[in-house]
Amino acid sequence: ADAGGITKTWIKKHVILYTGATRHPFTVRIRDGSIDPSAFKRWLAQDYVFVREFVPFMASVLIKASKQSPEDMEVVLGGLASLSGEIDWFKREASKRDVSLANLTVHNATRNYCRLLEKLTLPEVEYAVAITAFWAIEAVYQESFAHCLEDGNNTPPELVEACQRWGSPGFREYCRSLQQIANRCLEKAPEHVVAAAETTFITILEHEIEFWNVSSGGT
Ligand code: HMH
Repeated sequence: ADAGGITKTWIKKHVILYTGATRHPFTVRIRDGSIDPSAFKRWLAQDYVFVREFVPFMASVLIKASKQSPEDMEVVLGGLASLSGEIDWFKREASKRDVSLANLTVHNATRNYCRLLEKLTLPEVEYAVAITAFWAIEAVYQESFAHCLEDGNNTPPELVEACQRWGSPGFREYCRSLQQIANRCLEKAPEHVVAAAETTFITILEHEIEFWNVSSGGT
């Protein structure tokens, strides 16, 4: 099989969509220093909503992983454990930047993405599909924010910490582990499950793009 596995072939096959999600104007503007502070604040509030919905999704993947392999379970548990600190971070950042998390407007793209997560949380969703979704969600952030820290960046100093949450080498390793788990599951999965996972991968990318659009755009 391909060294990068099935997921790598999907990235190549859907490269326009993948690049749309991982090199979105919102994160490209963080990298080049032209980001509007209000856009960042908008992202912060909407991502707080997303991350809260991400917790039950991750928990559902944890249950599925625990039935498959102890090693998988530990990788997912690591992700779940770090979400507690992540929620605290969002609260701290929000208060630092005078963003209210109490009465915020949930945008349509955020609501739609949360609904997708809810659907993917159901027990009948195959582990291979759920872990592929999980990997894709984390990988988009990893690639997007790592780019903001790569050579030649002009990322505003006050945003570097945010970029490091998802752009750090540790987060990259975690995403690689998720990708390897997804590849292994997909290799063993029946054709219809692989097809469902590919569709889910595409759907995640579309939702990530819509989500970034809210942060960069008006309203
Ligand atoms: C929308 N996608 C979105 N938010 C996040 N925090 C991540 C991915 C990564 O955890």
